[in-house]
Amino acid sequence: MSELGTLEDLPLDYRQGLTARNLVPLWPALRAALPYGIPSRRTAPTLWRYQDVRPQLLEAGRLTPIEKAERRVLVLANPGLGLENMQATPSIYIGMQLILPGETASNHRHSPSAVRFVVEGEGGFTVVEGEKCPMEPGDLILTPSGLWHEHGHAGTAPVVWMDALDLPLIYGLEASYCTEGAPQAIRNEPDSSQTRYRRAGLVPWRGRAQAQAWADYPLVRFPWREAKAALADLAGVTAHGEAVRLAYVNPETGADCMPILGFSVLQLRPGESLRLPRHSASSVLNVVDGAGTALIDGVSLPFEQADTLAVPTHAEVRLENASSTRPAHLFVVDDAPMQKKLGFYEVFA
Ligand code: GTQ
Repeated sequence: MSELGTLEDLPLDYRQGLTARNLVPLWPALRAALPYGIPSRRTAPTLWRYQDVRPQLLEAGRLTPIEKAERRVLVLANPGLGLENMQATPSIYIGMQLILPGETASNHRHSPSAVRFVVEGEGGFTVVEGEKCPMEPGDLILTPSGLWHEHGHAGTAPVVWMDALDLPLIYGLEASYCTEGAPQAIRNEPDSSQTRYRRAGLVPWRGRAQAQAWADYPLVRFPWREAKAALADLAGVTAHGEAVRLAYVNPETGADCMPILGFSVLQLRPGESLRLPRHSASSVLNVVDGAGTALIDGVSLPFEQADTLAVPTHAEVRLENASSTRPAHLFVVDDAPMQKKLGFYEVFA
């Protein structure tokens, strides 16, 4: 490998001539753009403690009425990427949203796709294309690109959830925009997770006749009650050293449930220490329950319930359950679906 020429190797008048013509020489920047072996990453392994986030969010609830916020959200910004860029990782936006009893977050739709993962509180709901989805702690609710969604709260205590959006990507592509709408008419209760898609392997017969055509997003609510029970049963048949982990998929096709971001949930069994497969995707972890330590590229981050962690692309990750008697559960967001579609997703040994 030979040393590449630098900018300073070039005569000043030549460089000025290039600049005046909107031209840039590649070779001084080539190694930064295409480093050998592993991408250069600015994303810092980062922990946001819910203990720190929650009081700030409740203070926002006192300071800013919902009408002045549209969405009352504190964004979890990765310091390595610049706080103003609102990126937890290069592709993943994470916000913590607070809704107080009686409030509504008005109906809209936008080009970025979003999901909600409920952290705290009872009585919240999101209406997605007329389908009213209750929000209980640990529930995953999808609001894919272009679908109408609004939030409400019929309970008595604050409700908090984590928003995960592919906003950094869509914004970076100069393709991010939003449309306001009138409140939706609710067309069915209960939601499809309680009616049409009750069990893995069983889907409505009418959906088969039209296969793909009938809906891109047949299921938009994945209740925690079901995920937790499925993980408990999976744990019983999973060898130690193997991950107890479930992916959230489209029940009609088995594909990732959203096009860009992927979602999964894992259980750390009591006393378990688990190395995640190193892969090319970046990710964000949210602690559903339990406590432990995450070792991310050599950075040790102790986590508790409702904490959030950012994992850079290509990172080494080890997760350790601090309890020898209780399991811990972590919800995972990553950009593997996008990387797979673009043809560069890799899993390393
Ligand atoms: O709840 O629709 O965190 O539109 C950012 C943008 C939440 C939402 C966010 C949004 C929403």
